[in-house]
Amino acid sequence: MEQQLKQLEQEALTKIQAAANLKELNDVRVAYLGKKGPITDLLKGMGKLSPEERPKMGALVNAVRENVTAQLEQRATVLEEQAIQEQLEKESIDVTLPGRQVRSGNRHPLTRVVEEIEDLFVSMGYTIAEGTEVERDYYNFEALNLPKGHPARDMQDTFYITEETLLRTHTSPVQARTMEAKKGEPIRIISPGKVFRRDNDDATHSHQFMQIEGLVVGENIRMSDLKGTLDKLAKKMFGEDREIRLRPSFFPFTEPSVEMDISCFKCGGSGCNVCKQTGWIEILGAGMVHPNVLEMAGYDSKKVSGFAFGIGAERIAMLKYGVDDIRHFYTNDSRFLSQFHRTEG
Ligand code: 2NL
Repeated sequence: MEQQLKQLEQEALTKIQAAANLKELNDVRVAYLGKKGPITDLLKGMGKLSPEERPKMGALVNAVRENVTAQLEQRATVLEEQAIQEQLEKESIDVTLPGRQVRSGNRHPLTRVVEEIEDLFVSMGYTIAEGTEVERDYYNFEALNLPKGHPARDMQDTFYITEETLLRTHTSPVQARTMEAKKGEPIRIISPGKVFRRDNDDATHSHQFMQIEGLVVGENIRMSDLKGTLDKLAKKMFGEDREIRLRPSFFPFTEPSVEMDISCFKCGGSGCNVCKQTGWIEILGAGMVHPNVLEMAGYDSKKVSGFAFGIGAERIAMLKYGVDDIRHFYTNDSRFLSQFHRTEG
């Protein structure tokens, strides 16, 4: 029996060394150490031995089993290493291959316009003020000299949420709240943001659009300050050779009120399709803050004055980039949006 065992051990060790891969090695393990293998058989047959022989044989069988197991493990380590090596050689990476192009995103054209205007005003010492899209009736209308019953706050033009709350129709409530909070101190802010008006959407109208308002309040703020500021804006957005023109207008929250035109950037003033043969393009509305608006916010309208303006970002973007339909800004068509890769400031 001892003889038989030694022979089995030799056989097993030879086959372990001969195993060419992990699968063959596992086959050897099953063949010699498995439940149906010869070593298990020998252990089963120990019952036939005499009580003196049994412990001796038991120890021998265990020693053989341990040796075979240890050799199996050693060989497995070698074969595993070999398998990894082969895999690595097969899968070698060609680092000289060209990389995959990653398409980078770009700013939305409206964001670009808003950021350009923000940059200009921040450079002139303004702060950017933001507010909520749902506003109180008081700040959207009342505080802006639009008392109840005024035609401009008609239900037709406004999304009401309750009697007292609505989707803001302009960003002026941000300015009204700032004036109230500043308690008579000077102000220089712009407030960009979404505004909402009941409107039937078409190529030039949208019930939601982006507005940028500006407000300056302090001692001796004059119409000439407004004009100089708007001139800077026109030149920054449409070119240094732009001229501006102010025409009388009306807004309930400013007095006097004006509308600003720029000299046509396409024809330079001689008349073309962009300026509808007039040489001028309407850009924004503005004016001197109405004394009632100053007083309601706690300012002494005899001591301080202010100017304000309101710009529609879509209109600026449409003119600047030659967009013929306002709905392009909201439909997320990548054929449209991918045309606005930022190339300059
Ligand atoms: C336009 C015209 C304008 C204002 C907005 C304003 C705000 C305060 C006081 C006075 Cl708190 N005025 N804002 C003034 C004039 C015109 O917007 O056509 N916007 C698209």
